[in-house]
Amino acid sequence: MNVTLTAAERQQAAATYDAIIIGAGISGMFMLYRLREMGLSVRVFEMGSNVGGTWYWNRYPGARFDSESWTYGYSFSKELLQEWDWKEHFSPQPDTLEYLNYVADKFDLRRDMQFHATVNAAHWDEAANQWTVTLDDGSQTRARFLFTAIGILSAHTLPAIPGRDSFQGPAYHPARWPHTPVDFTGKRVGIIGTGATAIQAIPEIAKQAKHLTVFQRRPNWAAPLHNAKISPEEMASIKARYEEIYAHCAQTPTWFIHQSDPRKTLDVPPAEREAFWEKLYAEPGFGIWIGNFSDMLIDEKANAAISAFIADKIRQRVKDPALAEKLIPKDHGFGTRRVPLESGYFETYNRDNVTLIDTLEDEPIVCITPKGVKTAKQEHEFDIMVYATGFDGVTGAFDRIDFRGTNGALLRDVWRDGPRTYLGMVADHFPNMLMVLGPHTARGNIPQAIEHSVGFQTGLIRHMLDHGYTHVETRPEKVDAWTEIVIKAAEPLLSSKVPSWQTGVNRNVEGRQVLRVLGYNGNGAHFRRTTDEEAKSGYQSFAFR
Ligand code: NA7
Repeated sequence: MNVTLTAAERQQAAATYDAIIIGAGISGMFMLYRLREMGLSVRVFEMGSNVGGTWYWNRYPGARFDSESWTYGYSFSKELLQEWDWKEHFSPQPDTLEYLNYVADKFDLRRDMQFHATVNAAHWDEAANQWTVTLDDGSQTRARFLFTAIGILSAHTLPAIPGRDSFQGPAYHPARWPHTPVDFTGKRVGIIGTGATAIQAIPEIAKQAKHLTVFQRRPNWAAPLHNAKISPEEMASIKARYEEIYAHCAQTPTWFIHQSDPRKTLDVPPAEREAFWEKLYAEPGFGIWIGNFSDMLIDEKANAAISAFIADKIRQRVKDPALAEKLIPKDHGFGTRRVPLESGYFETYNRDNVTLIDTLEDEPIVCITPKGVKTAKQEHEFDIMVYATGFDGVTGAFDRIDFRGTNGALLRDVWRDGPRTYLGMVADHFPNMLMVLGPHTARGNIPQAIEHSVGFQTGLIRHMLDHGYTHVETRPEKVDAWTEIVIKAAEPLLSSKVPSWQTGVNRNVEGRQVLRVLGYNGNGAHFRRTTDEEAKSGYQSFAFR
């Protein structure tokens, strides 16, 4: 007996595959590659017109990795690692998209992909032991296995501000940016939001625009990216060390090259502490966030100390002291929301053509008008608006699809009080459905997390093929236990108490005001061991038939 469909079965229903993958981003592309390698027939549905996911959609000026490029691509193919030259330490979006297209070409991935294909529903058919996937054009496709590769930041959200659609000029969300560059030359531009996206976009837009007005609700902490070009010699040296680099990442808590310093902040003499922070602040990448003292993200006093250090940096970089104070977060400590890495963000506020509006204290937004933004004090007129207002993180992309499992169970309902999964990969009541980068999985270095997740899940499918199983479910007690582990792991973290997309808060979405635990915040190396042991045990936490 084989889990793949017989030729006769396939003939009976032309649009039936062994597996359907939703999404052709980094997850979907790699899952397709692996499943195809195992001989399965696969169909990928992708909403966009090409591959790339996040890097297909987010084409706004300034969009780039803030993780080291040479740790943030695929590592599964030695050949690919040797063929691809990263041009910058933190790859700009166009280069990253080019890379993903190169991967799609190299492995001939597009022949199993259907673009402009938005999945509206995925329903489990118990009798047929299959999933039926319905696209927005009403067409249906069936498969034994369903893989979600829908990303954690793909459900973008517009600001819930009255009159939003009345603005007469062009208005863009960074995640739906036009495919041809937007020319801001000579334009009056308004941007709402100061998250990671806006912090990348603002310096670039300010360079072009006649005037840029930034509407800030809550400031975010940010630290310098220190991007640089990669010379051919440097790239050759990176290529020679790839094995070592990825072996190192696999052992760190977040699968990045950075790992925290075991010392506790206040145990270190002040001068030494300052020198360490100065060094981290001057270095490229996330070191200042995840390579800092071990208690920085769990101890309030330690966190207050690093926050004071970063606040002083902002004061040094912004000429107007009152403006600097506006840019310093007071409602959360450094690192308790995802830390954007910036290139000249704070200096941008020293420009004559940039104005910051504090919408919490000084000028609350009343509404958007045909001409621009009306605040409690005045109407600001714009030629172009940018809504850098973020995403309904992690579960948002799941909520947008009508996922129905056994007895019609709706995923949205099953997860009403927060997601419940085993390893972030399977949910109770949803047989034969596997989530790449689902809620409650380990994340950190996302492409590394994806490769790990795809590896585990294709191992599970291989186990089914070898044993002739066609049906897999998790055990409910395993879901309870994993959910408990995830919630416990989040408890000590200061970030768990701070509203952000990472804690599932989005004030533009009804019902998303309450903090939830959306990711596994334990140690990545521990997660890797847990999944390896699960595989070695013959996937004993799963029920097969
Ligand atoms: P974020 O980090 O969620 O930022 C969204 C920003 O938009 C944030 O400053 C919000 O302010 C602001 N916002 C959202 N809605 C409104 C309304 N209605 N009025 C005013 N301001 C608003 O999203 P990003 O896209 O920047 O980054 C997402 C992730 O992408 C990032 O962490 C990286 O991992 C990559 P608030 O803080 O809610 O007051």
